[in-house]
Amino acid sequence: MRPMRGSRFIATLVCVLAGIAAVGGAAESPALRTVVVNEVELNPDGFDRNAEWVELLNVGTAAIDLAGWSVSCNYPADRAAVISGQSLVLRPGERYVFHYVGLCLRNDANTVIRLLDAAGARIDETPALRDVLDDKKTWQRIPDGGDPLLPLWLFRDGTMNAPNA
Ligand SMILES: [Ca+2]
Ligand SMILES: [Ca+2]
Repeated sequence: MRPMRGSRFIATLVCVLAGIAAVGGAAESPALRTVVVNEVELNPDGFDRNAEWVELLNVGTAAIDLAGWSVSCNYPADRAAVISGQSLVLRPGERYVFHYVGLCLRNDANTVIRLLDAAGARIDETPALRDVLDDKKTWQRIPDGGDPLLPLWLFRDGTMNAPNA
């Protein structure tokens, strides 16, 4: 391969970086951010059955009705759990903790939690998460609600239904 000249190299680099930004920003575009998966407890202290949960947060500027929305449930196979069959309005800044029924989340795999609207469109998605510690630590967006330009998830002491810190 012939070495690239300076300007061509820069043009290629710009294209590559733009592509990375587009891929990385697909679920994080500030204009699209409405409700996010803000915190995930894959492996709660003690038995996991009926004790796994996800915290959702409305980071947008409008109230959102979660009726018919669903979140990933990958144990024993990939499927989705409906959050609410009835109207469940989340106002801007409000959070809602969804408790899974039964066992729904794998602890030792790369578990991705997707939030889907009533039409099945992807609203948000976490990175691949893993939690083999049987304790009260959870995966959380830091800062609370996440920074759309610098998505950061940390494994910290759980803050269910309260701001991540
Ligand atoms: Ca556990
Ligand atoms: Ca929290």
